[in-house]
Amino acid sequence: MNEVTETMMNTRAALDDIIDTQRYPIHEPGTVAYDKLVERCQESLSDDGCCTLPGFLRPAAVERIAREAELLAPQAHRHQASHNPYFCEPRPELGETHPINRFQERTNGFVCSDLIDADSDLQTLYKSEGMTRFISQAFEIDPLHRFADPLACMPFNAMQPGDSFPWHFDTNEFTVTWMIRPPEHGGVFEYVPGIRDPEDEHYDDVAAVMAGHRSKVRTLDLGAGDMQLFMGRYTLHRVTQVQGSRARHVAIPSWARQPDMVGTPHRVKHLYGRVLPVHLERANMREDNLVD
Ligand SMILES: O=C(O)CCC(=O)C(=O)O
Ligand SMILES: [Fe+2]
Repeated sequence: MNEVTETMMNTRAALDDIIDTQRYPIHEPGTVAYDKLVERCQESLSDDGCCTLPGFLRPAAVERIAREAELLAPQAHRHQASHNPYFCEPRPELGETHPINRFQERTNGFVCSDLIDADSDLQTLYKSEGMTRFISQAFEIDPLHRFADPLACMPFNAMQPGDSFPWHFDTNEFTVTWMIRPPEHGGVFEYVPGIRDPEDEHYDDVAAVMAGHRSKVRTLDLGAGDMQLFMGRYTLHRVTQVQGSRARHVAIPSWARQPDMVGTPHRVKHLYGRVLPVHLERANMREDNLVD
């Protein structure tokens, strides 16, 4: 057996151990089952802006990942911020009911990707070529690359009881999550698909949702091991307040169209609590110029 074949077989065995490959044969491109799965994801993303693959991770893998998350959670960088759905500055001339002027509190903790063990299930999954190929086909974006940002490429989002993530649109075009541990209560993902498009912000519709109109709001109660794909830039979404005694742990693996994507020093410092030389070099900056 040559080295390349051996590596492929090892990766395949490792993926089999992590993913329920019977239901989700992401390692078998070109088969009817694979094509059906991709088609199902594409349809769901196009109709609903969102696609859930329940039980994507095997229960034993979820247990291992959950243990790792539990151990790492104390190292999460906690941050609190008040933001509008667009993460932009307010514009008082638009009036206080305009969504650009509707600020809500977010409290959250992120465990940076570089703290997650290189041999862990999560890293094996994220680094596998099969995963990137599958995500690329599901979102119909080719080529697609893993984030080159060592802190932000696959962080854990650790939301404590009381934390919430208010209504927003992601800056990334799309988002993928792996639910590792749902909370006891609350922490529900709510979304309004297709409310925004590249030509029109539909501010009135966004304002209506923020004012409490629920007719277009859909909810998703994700279970441990579920994978979720959604069109975060055009889907207004939020995570309701986490309640009960335990935290909500979600892994957020990230891909981008650009091969060398890293965050800006200010954003990385704000979300993750530190920056690395790569962030500063890209921005041609020195760390002492960074104000938190
Ligand atoms: O935690 C989640 O389920 C989604 C988080 C989210 O909206 C985001 O990271 O932008
Ligand atoms: Fe989001």
